[in-house]
Amino acid sequence: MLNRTDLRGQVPSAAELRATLPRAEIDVDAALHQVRPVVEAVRDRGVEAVLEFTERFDKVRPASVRVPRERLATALSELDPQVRAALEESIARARKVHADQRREDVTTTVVDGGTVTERWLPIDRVGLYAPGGLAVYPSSVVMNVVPAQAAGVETLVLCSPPQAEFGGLPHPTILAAAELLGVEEVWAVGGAQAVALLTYGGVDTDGAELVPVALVTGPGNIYLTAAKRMLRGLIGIDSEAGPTEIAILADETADPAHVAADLISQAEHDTLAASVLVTTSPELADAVDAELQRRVGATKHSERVGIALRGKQSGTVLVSTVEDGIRVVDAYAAEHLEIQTADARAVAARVRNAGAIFVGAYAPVSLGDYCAGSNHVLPTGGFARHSSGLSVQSFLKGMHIVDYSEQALRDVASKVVALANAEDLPAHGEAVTARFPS
Ligand code: HSO
Ligand code: ZN
Repeated sequence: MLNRTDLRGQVPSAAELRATLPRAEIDVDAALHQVRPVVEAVRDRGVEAVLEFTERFDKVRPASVRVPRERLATALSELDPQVRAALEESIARARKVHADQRREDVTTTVVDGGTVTERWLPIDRVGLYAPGGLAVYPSSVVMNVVPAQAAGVETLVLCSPPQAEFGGLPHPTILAAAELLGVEEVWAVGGAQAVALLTYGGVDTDGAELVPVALVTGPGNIYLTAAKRMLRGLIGIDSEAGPTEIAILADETADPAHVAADLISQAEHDTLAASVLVTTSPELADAVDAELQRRVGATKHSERVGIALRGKQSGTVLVSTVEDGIRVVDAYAAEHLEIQTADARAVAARVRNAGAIFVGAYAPVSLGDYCAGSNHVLPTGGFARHSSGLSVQSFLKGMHIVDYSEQALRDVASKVVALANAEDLPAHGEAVTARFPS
């Protein structure tokens, strides 16, 4: 069922591997020309333009874009109690993990009388995006809000597209999750319009104001990603999110039923989602294929899953050894990597590139999607080679504080002058010597 690549007996270089391995081609730049007029209209005409695009793209025109506070409380009171309990568990576990990520300020005494402190400050206003679309993700509200709150961000503005079937409000579970988390400011706006409104601000039909934010995080479709790419600089963004990916490194000890179920779980997100099995065992690969045949037809979103699994971004890669498998998954740099091998912990310890690693038989990716305590906003498209998932750190910025005494500056003055002269910037040196006339 999955396309097969046979790398047994040959170990290509990381660069060659990256060219060979299955991966979706997402051309964000191609979406830029569609997104640009939307962003410019919202910049120039604010909420009026937002409402026009909302009508066109979301097929609904809300009375106001800002969601009234009482709607959040109502959504929570109407939430299925089991879903509420599950969200509370998810929030509690994520808060526990993210509370431990908080960085301490560090002061280094460089010389007697000369210190440099690195001080970490929360970004003051942050916009968080929760997609609508094929699925509704209250869990992503949790994953964005929890680290921002743990970082001490003062104001969180949540945007999520309005839904025609809910009278122009975002999906009620999104509103309920916001209420559970204590997020008060929610705006019913999606896609590129949302990023533009968060960047430039705007005044709602009833006079409520969206004050521009400094950072926008959260996953979305290609138009949202294109808008983030376009506005980056005016705002900070998290890593650009592409379709979700699962890679599984497995040997003959893995259970094919588990492997197949996990591959299907992430294929359920999107026809472009990637499910990649890297294995030393052709027998396991065959057994997983057989399991997939059986399970795909039976799963609720079988059409979407089937397209994703057959797509060029998904497949099985056969390798000779687990060692080679590690090289393959390192080159691929998956958003999610499961290790289902003998001594999975030791294998996981040697992997260098992955958004998150799920170790052994009892850590499926869906645990991390909802209830592990880890964050599920993770780098896709190979970005795990250079980027991290969302964490408290994503919502902090570091500031250096330089504090030198007269003597400490005097002691290093000649060095500053020498470097300034070497760069032909003598006024830099004079700024130091001016303090020490002889
Ligand atoms: N696997 C997705 C997150 C998610 N799954 C949300 C279910 N809901 C990207 O990490
Ligand atoms: Zn998922």
